[in-house]
Amino acid sequence: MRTTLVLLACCLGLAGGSGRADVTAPDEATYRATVSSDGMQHAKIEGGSYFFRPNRVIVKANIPVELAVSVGSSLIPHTFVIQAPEAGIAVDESLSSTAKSIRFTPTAAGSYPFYCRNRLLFFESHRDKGMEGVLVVE
Ligand SMILES: [Cu+2]
Repeated sequence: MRTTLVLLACCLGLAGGSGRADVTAPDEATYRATVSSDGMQHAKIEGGSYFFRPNRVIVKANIPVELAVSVGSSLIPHTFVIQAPEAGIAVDESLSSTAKSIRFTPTAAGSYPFYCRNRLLFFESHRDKGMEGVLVVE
């Protein structure tokens, strides 16, 4: 009887664990910027090997944006790139543990990827390893 109870508890535990939907789902963290008293939309993005968090930043068109982007201290250099000339955004900055202030004013709605363009010789790019996100302009 005691053994049966232990087995039952064990099975219930496993069922609970495998039922978690977030195990395989993509890791998405969204931040919606609001316009602050200085008239700008501020968002803070932190990066590392190999991610950006949040990886989905939502802003409004035609209002200046200031991103404060940093990476954790690491020997691996990282960058922050947004190439969206159609929306008036051209960013290509190297990052450090001190937050870098990146300013632009998006002029067109859309979804624009941001990513680290670094790559270690023959290996996958940091972007392929997950160091990317999306700037959503509404
Ligand atoms: Cu990188």
